[in-house]
Amino acid sequence: MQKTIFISGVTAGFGAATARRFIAEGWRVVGTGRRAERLAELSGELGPDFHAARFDVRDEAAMLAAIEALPERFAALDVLVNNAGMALGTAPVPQTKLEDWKTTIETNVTAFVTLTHHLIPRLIARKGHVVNLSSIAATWPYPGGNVYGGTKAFVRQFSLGLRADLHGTGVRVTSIEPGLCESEFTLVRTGGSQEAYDALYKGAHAIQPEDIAETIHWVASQPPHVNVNAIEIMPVSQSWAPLRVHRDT
Ligand code: 8X3
Repeated sequence: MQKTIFISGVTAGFGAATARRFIAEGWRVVGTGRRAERLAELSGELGPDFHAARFDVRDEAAMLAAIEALPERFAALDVLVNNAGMALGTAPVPQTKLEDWKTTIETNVTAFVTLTHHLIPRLIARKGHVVNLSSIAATWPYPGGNVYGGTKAFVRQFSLGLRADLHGTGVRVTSIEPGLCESEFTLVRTGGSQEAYDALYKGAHAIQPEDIAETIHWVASQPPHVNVNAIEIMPVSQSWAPLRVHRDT
């Protein structure tokens, strides 16, 4: 039986790579995004098993309308990938912009739980799987991570709590926690600076979106009795810095 996966934030990075991966595996894919042109391009590329649902995840009314409008063959969901998320800037406190913090929380926390809340009955009905994109920043703090890291810790902890609440339903929940990955995420974080993007990735052999798509496919392909709770993934080139001691403060 052909299965259906719902992926938020499908117009770039992990989302686009995951859509391609699952289409190649014969799944039906619902992909959400704000950018009509990118969605149209993906529709052309991925064909009739791809359904584009255009909305901003922060707009609950548009989200609900798009869910209600799902064509019948895309309406029963086996997997939800909560991929839509972002970081704005890497400035440390107190140079951070409060507006950036609020936008990050609205996207990574409020929109994330809103979409999950609206789709969870469909996943329960199919003994489905919720795959949430967290980050290494959930566990490993670094300067400038501040609210972004906090939101990703929320994603991780909410994933575990969701599992506890869904006990006995057969629904699986996984938190995927990537480190340095090369994707448009970084262009958003750097305010569109190609120079900063190039400097970050130069010689770093960062994880690629296809690596994360492979991981998502792997967790979703486990037998129904196996739940992968969390996976933390870094490029080999990335590891932890020493703890710092500031003298005479
Ligand atoms: C972002 C991970 O390592 O680029 O989620 O800060 S890292």
